[in-house]
Amino acid sequence: MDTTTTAEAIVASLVAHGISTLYALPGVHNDHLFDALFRASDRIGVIHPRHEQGAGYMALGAAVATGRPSAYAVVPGPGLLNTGAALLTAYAMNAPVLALIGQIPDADIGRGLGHLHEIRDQAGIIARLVDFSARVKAPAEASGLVAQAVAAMFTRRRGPAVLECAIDMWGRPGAGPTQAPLAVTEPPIDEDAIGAAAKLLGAAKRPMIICGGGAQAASAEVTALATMLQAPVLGYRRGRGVLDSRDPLSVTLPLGRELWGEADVVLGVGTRLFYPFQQWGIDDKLAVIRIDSDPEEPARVHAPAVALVGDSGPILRRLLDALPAHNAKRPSRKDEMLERHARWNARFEKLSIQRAFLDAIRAELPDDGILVDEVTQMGFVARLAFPVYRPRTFLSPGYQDNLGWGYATALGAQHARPDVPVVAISGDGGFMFTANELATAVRHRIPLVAVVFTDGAFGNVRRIQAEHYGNRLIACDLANPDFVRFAESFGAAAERAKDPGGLRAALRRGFARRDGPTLIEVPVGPMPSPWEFIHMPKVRGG
Ligand SMILES: Cc1ncc(C[n+]2csc(CCOP(=O)(O)OP(=O)(O)O)c2C)c(N)n1
Ligand SMILES: [Mg+2]
Repeated sequence: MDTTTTAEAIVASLVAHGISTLYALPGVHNDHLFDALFRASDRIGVIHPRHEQGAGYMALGAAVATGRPSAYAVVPGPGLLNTGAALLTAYAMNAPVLALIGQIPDADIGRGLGHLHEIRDQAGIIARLVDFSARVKAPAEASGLVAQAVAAMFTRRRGPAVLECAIDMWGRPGAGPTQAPLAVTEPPIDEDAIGAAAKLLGAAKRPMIICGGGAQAASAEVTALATMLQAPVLGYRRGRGVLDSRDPLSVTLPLGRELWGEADVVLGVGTRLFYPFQQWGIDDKLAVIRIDSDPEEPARVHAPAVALVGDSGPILRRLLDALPAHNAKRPSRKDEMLERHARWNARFEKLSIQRAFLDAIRAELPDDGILVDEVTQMGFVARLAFPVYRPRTFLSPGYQDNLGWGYATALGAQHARPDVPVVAISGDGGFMFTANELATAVRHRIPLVAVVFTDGAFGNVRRIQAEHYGNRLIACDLANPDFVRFAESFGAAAERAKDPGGLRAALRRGFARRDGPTLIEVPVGPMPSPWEFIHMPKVRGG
């Protein structure tokens, strides 16, 4: 008789998929799971946060910092909903996060009896949030469902997956052997499309490359292609770091818009091209080539000249093989690009308050250190102007732009990448969304450094009310704790930095401390608006 329980099978399957940590918060609905984790503690660790959103965000941070699958587990109903914003953000970021969600007793699902943590149509709610979800209906299905869920996370449009398991299913025996990971099959590369793309790019007078999150695993290929074409590369937010910011061909958002207006052929790699299509305009003088893992994405807004569907790395390698036969000789654009960078840098002088602090961070953060962005004055400018040197070292919350994601997500990134320093930048508004997880950082000795810029306000909202609503300020002032004493009361190291020089020194101390967290409070005043560099008028299509 097979005594392997559903819980044991799921834990063994996580391990088989290389998942060595479960970010999880317990309750009666997953007691069996936690017991199985206890017995497998030589193979898989548990990090327990202080609120379920912390579990979701930590799994998200681990996934985006590594590109590998990560997982979290919570109770149903309120536990699931408490992770809702993290799951939504994981979807928007195409992040491979597996959520294990509890359920009421199997036989009573859908009967509306009002069991502990019951929520109407939990499966229906989940199905709206992710592309792959399923419930474990028998122990023998458990291991296979984990394999299917993880494969789905890396198939077509990447993203999170959810498995539900009823309170009385976890402990049932008869789960059988562990299912090996499924091979993820990529669609065959369309050779005609490769040829068409190589011809278009090879003949282009003003080619340009735009990268999104789907290019993070193809940094070497994008770099080679950019050099071969002398094509500038725009990465904004999720595409930052694909091409090293120190390469003159690496361009910021406003310079990217300028170049979009001049381009004759644009290659979009793993990006929705949201800003170009929605704000900068498109016309038929520009040929757009798309590389995307989601077959529905390339034609969603504008019919592409060529669409290549699949993983960007292998497709770009084929393109690099095919291009030399068609590629026109182009002079180096280095001098031109340096001159254009200098012009935009001069305009960015307006943002010198934010930039001085960001320069201090860049000076102390090693090349492979990770910066986790937030929805703050400092974050907006970091997206525009913080130099990023390596892929997966600038984490930004995608189109959810979900205030408060930062601290807990950065904890997950730091936990999954203990080999590099991670710094989270937050405002006083966003930091307090997950400030409770300072306890998790202390309990699990996670050496994250958090920089909290305190202006006593939801500063971004405040400035909009001041500038556009006749200074009628409402719901934007904040009563803050003393952040240094607050962090110290958890047992974290903490200090206050008054200026960029002080921040540098504090960061040096924080990055050197590898056995626990650091908080650095930086009091600031109102900041200049970055929005003229982000929401810019049309440059094409009349
Ligand atoms: C989940 C969520 N709620 C609300 C907002 C709207 N919002 C954007 S910025 C902001 C204020 C941020 O304040 P703070 O974190 O202190 O940063 P600051 O602007 O002061 O630098 C708010 C409320 C959001 N982006 N996401
Ligand atoms: Mg603030």
